[in-house]
Amino acid sequence: MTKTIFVLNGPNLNLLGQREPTIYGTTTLADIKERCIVRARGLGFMVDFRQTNFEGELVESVHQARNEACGIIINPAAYTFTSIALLDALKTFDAPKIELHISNVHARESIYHNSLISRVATAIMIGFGARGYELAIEAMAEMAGRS
Ligand code: CA2
Repeated sequence: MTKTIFVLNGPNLNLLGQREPTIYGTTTLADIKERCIVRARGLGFMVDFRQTNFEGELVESVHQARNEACGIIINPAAYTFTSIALLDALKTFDAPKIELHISNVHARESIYHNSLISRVATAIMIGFGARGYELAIEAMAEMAGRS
């Protein structure tokens, strides 16, 4: 079995740490990537960490994960609420998938309440800030180890 966890990030998350620190914190995506890699290594896993501003690229990463990943952690950002293409792609991925959001989307405006992705997620990590990524790696290592 592959020991690679795909960590996929959607639009605008490349700006983490540079804008809206009260909502998203001051940690950059590069910091998060490094922390994921270190935490996964400690648990015997590898991480393929990606960010894109393009919906089709996210879909293609999910397709690639079908052959190369034991699990997906995904922060689809705005595509969470709009992308049936991403929902359909994730349906084809049979291993565990964790939907992740840095902020507590349910405490925000109603446009952030109705995730399309949650219906196919194995589990959801919401509102733990940047730390959520490491927590999701731990949870994924446990789930992938089981399946
Ligand atoms: O809390 C999250 O992780 C979100 O997925 C972030 C998305 C938002 O649409 C979701 O509702 C919740 C937005 C990402 C925007 O990224 C920025 C990063 C830094 C500064 C400004 C925006």
